[in-house]
Amino acid sequence: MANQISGWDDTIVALATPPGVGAIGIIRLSGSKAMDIVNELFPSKDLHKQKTHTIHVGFIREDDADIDEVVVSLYKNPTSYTGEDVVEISCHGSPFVQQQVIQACIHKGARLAQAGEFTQRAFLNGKLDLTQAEAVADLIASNTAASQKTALHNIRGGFSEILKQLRENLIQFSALIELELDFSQEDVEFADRKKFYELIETATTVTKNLLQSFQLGNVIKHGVSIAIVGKPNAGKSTLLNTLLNENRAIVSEIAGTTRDTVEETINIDGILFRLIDTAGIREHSTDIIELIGIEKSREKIEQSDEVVYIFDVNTETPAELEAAVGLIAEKNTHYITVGNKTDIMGADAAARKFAGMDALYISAKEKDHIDLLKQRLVDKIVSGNINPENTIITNARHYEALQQVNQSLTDIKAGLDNNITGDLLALDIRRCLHYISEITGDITNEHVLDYIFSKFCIGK
Ligand SMILES: Nc1nc2c(ncn2[C@@H]2O[C@H](COP(=O)(O)OP(=O)(O)OP(=O)(O)O)[C@@H](O)[C@H]2O)c(=O)[nH]1
Ligand SMILES: [Mg+2]
Repeated sequence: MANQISGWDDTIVALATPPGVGAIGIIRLSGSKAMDIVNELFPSKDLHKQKTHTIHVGFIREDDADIDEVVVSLYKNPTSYTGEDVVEISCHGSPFVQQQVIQACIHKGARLAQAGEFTQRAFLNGKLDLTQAEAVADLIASNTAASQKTALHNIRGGFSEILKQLRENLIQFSALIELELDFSQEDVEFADRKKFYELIETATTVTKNLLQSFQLGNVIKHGVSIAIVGKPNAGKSTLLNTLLNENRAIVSEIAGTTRDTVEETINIDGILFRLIDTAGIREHSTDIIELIGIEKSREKIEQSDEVVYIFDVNTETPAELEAAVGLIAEKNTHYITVGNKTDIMGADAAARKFAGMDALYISAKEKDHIDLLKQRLVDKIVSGNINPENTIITNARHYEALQQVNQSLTDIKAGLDNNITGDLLALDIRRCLHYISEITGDITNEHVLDYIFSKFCIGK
């Protein structure tokens, strides 16, 4: 199946490892001439006589001069990443040596690969569908355990499998409906409407679950923003420092210390949290700079995924707390209330003072109950564990197409309810299939492909 796409008889080459000095650097070639090109540069053995999936030690030599001692790995088509002949040259990790090896390959007829071109060929040769190819990019970009798990699940075809099942069911039914249309005079029904209705219900449930998972998918891919807000001196900056385990924000006993917002990320249980320390919320301030800071913190309350309202249990009154929580709830329904400085009055006394309020009591300075707060944050975001067996949508392109799938399923259901004719039903089914195929890349246009693969790195 390799090399069937026109204009694809060229062989591409690129450095597959990051540029710079390292222990080794891997240069990858893919295309019909990959074996020929490397063979010409590798006098030690005739690579054409070697089996696929074997490795060979020897020198890369051009114009009677040795460039490097390398290990050559052979992957003959079709059992390679791209589906074409692939050769990987592991050479020593000097950028100078690597460039010489790449140049030598170009002299023998290879062309420098563009970003994502290896994966694009894998997709066009049917080695991966589009969701799997996109998951490859996600895995490379993953920076937490959760994003790694979801990407791996999708590379293995977790999402594709669900879509394939949906597609097959719809195709089967659409075939029956179209058959009915051929016999329209005879008023027969090949397609069992009740069974079809069940099928559409199942498809709707599957689609809705996928759509719902996108919120979590976003969190996994981009992290969660948490605004830490509260009155001046409540301990916002201290909490940020304690969570980060370093002195990032300035802490002082002077109210109004933090003027601008400070942002830092931490990884809790495989999820990336972007903590935002804000200026204290004070209703009456005369200092204009502080006023602007406060305005910013109001903005942050609205924009962040989660708000931590922190208050000093010793100085805040229950009435003040209630008023502050009310203010925040107006702007963002996702918030946690945290009573700070329990080292002074004691956690039990604080709980009694604010009885009936749903708050967590900590001491940011003494690092008391910080783990509880972290746990609460993770639980609120994930609500249950991230299960690598579940398919989680992390890609906006998939989300948009799934919304269309969902809409067409709703239309099909409405059509069945209203007993619409087979030809109209067939039209809705085809529309639904179209959007599913758009996700997997069975139907796609060049611009979408170029866009997706341009976000890859060179050599992948
Ligand atoms: N005893 C005690 N003091 C604390 C605790 N957390 C913070 N403080 C003290 O409270 C004062 C204010 O802390 P900050 O972290 O600067 O408070 P902030 O909310 O960032 O204040 P602004 O930036 O001015 O709005 C400092 O003197 C801290 O050492 C705590 O858990 N216990
Ligand atoms: Mg501060």
